[in-house]
Amino acid sequence: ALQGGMLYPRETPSRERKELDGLWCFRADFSHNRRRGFEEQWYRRPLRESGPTLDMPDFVGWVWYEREVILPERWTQDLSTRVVLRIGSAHAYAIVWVNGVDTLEHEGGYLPFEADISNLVQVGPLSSQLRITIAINNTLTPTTLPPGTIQYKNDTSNYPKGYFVQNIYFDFFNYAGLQRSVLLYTTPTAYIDDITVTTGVEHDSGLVNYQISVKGSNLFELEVRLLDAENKLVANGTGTQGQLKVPGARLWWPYLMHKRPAYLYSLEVRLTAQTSLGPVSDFYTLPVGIRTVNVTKSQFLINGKPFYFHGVNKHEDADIRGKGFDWPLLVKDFNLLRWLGANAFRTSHYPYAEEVLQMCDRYGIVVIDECPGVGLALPQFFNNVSLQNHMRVMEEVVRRDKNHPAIVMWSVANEPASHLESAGYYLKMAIAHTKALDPSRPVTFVTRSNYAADKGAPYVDVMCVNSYYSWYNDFGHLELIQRQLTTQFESWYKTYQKPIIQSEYGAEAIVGFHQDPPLMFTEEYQKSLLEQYHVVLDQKRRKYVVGELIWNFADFMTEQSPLRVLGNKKGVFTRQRQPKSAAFLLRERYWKIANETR
Ligand code: BDP
Repeated sequence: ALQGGMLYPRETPSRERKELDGLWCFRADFSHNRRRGFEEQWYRRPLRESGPTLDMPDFVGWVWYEREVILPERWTQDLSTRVVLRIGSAHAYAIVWVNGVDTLEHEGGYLPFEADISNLVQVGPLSSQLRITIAINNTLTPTTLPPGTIQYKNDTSNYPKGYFVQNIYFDFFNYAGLQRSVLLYTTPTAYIDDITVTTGVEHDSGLVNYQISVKGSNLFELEVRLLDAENKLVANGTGTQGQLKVPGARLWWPYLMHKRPAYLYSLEVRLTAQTSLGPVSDFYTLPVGIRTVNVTKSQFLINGKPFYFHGVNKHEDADIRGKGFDWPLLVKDFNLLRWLGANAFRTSHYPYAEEVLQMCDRYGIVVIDECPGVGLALPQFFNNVSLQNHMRVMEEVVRRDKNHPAIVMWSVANEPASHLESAGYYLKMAIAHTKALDPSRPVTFVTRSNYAADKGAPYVDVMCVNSYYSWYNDFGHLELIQRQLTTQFESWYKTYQKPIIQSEYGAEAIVGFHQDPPLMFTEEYQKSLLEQYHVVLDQKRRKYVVGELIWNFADFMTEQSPLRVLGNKKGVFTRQRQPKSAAFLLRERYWKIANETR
């Protein structure tokens, strides 16, 4: 199991935070074996850059990042300060040196990792200068998540020079490197290491269960105060665990389901601890939404009321930025979600930046949080080493994201080869592990197998089914959709008796392409295809279909292939976030559904 918590680094009266955004030195290791950086120990002295204009979309191997930073003296001289280095996401394998000292390694992108570097920075005068070196390798192997394979092309008659490629089995560009902020933050040496909050409702009272772990001292006191949105104290407690009762609690409701959605309380935790250097205090404030999530045979309930997911699948993707976190992009996307009347999205196909989830908490956008379990396409990917790694990744996902009220379900995988016997066992274990980590939320994986063949379906709480009628088969035959989709829903429901979400459906449209009667790749075809799906969704949504998530919110970049024209064009918005015709159709539909269910 993982050591310690992964609280989001917030500034508080006892904690400081320093973002290391801005330009890093960058050097790709183009040497034949990609190991020159290690042989020459590039972490020992300042890096020589490989130049700012390097374009290397197909590069596989190690790249090196470096950043120098000056620390405030109080961080390096005050021994009761603990200094932590935190990397928001490094895809896919990272090694970190601080002043040339090997400090930290981590496997897997999209999730944060950190190290206490106090010992390295509190070494006497002049210790304020810090050089952080991060080597990152983007190689995906059969045991990484997502998995991949490396293929060597050295048959000299066809490939005189010989080369190798990274094969991936998912449909988005494998952007690598540092994708989120690297930052430094401080805590006292005795500190609040983790907080776990679950909530409930009893009559008209809200219940907030908390569990707090403290590190750096065995002699401490904890005070817990719950404040409402006006900063009024509504409940308080002490100790490492307890239950707070909030009479007349305002609940956290999804966007459009209530006139005041997304109500947030703040849980203020105050630690006073004895340490060998004397008493210290630490403070941390966690936003808390009081809500319940339950699943019945045919319904998804939030606060006891049937909830219908009308939303999107997204990607972290944009021009120039790739998967790099970007505030203006985030704000734009949220404006568009609200314009659409979307009340939910799935973090297809990896955990998104924490700032995204914080926005969801604040605006009431419901989230299905998916781990990077995508492209589990080959039998060789379902082995014990992969499974152990997958479980560790779920531990990291739950540890990071467990306190977000917006998250109502975990997804352990997207479209695994779930017809395989070995996949059945694998998914069973991954789901059981996730449920053990967090018994408060349902768990699913997203399938595109046939209902009769799916070996993982028995273990999910909610069926998430993808289908692409009239797109990947029966090209152009929009008239078949109603029949095929009806059969899909009825056979899944009859077999498993679980609520179903249409977790993907859609068609590509190249913006500005028009044709009547509609042909594939035109805006009219995309729109007509959605309309056909909607007829059936409307018949079933009052029964056991509990959601529809369009594929995709926006166009996004993929690998090159004859199936993709500058990326995947199934967005209802372009990659630049401009609407296609389908966006107006969805907008009308989502607002209509919202008004009916309000
Ligand atoms: C589904 C995948 C998604 C793809 C989509 C597509 O889950 O990642 O982008 O199909 O082909 O199979 O557009």
